[in-house]
Amino acid sequence: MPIEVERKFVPREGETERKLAELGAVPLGSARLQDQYYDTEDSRLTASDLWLRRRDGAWELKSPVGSPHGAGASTTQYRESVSEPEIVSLILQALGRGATADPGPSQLEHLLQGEGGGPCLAPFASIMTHRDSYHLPGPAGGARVTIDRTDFGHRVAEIEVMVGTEAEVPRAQAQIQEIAAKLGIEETDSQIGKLNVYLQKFRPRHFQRLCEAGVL
Ligand code: V4E
Repeated sequence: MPIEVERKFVPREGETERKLAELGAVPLGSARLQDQYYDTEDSRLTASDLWLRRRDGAWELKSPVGSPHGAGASTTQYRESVSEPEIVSLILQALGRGATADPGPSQLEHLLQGEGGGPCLAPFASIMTHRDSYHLPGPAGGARVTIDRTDFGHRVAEIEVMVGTEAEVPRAQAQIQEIAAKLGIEETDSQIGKLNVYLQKFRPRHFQRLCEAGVL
């Protein structure tokens, strides 16, 4: 399971792209992403800092790495699972349920429907994003920078480095801070994520629950 280390910041119209070009970033093109986030009715996954989504039809789960971190940290790190059996086993663990003998692909559909006596998982947020992506060459495969604009008007950019193990996280954090300095990003340019803003705007009770749980 790869670990995504990232720092979010406020993009400056035109200027961020100009600085990226100066640093030798390679444009990777634009894409439209459709994300649907899922949870139990009482928010048990997100309250455990687990983020289950269907992105353009494919399931993904982000789970925290290392000690818990809140929105105040300048970089965050999450494991990204795309294998359905792995996703099922992490969800069962978070729901305090025993592992199934064979957590195959159809098991995720069963979980969503609450089969086997567990709670149902239903969508609580739907976000459409326009994304411009860049590759910044550098050590250990370089970094990816994305500039996002959502269908509800939130703009956020990210510097992201993927690593294979927890031991590599500090190196990735240092690499991100170096890139941020070269892009002229200050601490005050930190930005909150799309889902944080979505919850604040459209699901205030869910947002408050996560603030109280120390997740956001
Ligand atoms: C809310 C949240 C997560 C779900 C959304 O992840 P995010 O990286 O914002 O989405 P996106 O579309 O950029 O994903 P990508 O395309 O890079 O895979 S994952 C973790 N959280 C909680 C969280 C937090 N605790 N602190 C901060 C600064 N952001 C998010």
